[in-house]
Amino acid sequence: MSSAKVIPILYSYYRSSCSWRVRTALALKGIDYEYRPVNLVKTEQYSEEFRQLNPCLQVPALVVDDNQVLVESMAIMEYLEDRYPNQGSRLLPEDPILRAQVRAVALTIVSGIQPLQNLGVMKKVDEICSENKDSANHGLAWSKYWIETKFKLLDKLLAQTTTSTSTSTATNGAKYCVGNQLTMADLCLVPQVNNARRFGVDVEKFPIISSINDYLLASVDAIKQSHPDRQPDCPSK
Ligand SMILES: N[C@@H](CCC(=O)N[C@@H](CS)C(=O)NCC(=O)O)C(=O)O
Repeated sequence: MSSAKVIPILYSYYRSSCSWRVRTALALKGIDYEYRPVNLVKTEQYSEEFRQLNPCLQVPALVVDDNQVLVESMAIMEYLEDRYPNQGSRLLPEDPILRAQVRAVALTIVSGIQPLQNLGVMKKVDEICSENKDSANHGLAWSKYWIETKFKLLDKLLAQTTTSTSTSTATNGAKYCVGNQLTMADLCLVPQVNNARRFGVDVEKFPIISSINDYLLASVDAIKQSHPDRQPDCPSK
């Protein structure tokens, strides 16, 4: 029987700031790992092999015990903190207020700043502006394009994280984004689907997203009560 130690595999690109976050977290925790480069400039993130690994087509991705693939740098850092709480440095403070502040600063960067200067995003700005020189609707075309592009990938990611309740290939009948429980992910999904519709995206093209959204809107009271149409500042009220 082989006693070789299995170490995590990090799919990374040297210049990727998102991968760097995870490389630092691994170093702080003192975790050995195998480095597998994905050359983003040579578009290796779109290869069939990588597509299977991360349906979102981005680095970093970390493969851990039992070949579980973890994606999204924040999720990976939180995993490392949860899995190795007492190894190396702590990545989150104990105090709940301080934890929230750490996550607020991190998310401001991770979701508010970095996505706007991503490679694929910059290419699309060049394309939309050169194709529609006279259009007054660059912003609308831009938002619709990105929601559709990312929903296609999110639907694939959800195929891995949801629990299917259907044998149909058109929908997996999922009720929640992850497993059998309402989580923060569902609380993020429903408002994003609402935005998608406002930008003219045909959400039915994304069967798992639609399935979850329909279920949650129909059955979770907290989501119904907090719907935009039921708020005191909604103009149609
Ligand atoms: N929110 C993701 C973003 C990942 C991301 O944007 N990765 C970039 C490198 S830093 C990437 O793979 N870009 C490839 C592309 O745009 O095609 C995370 O934090 O992990």
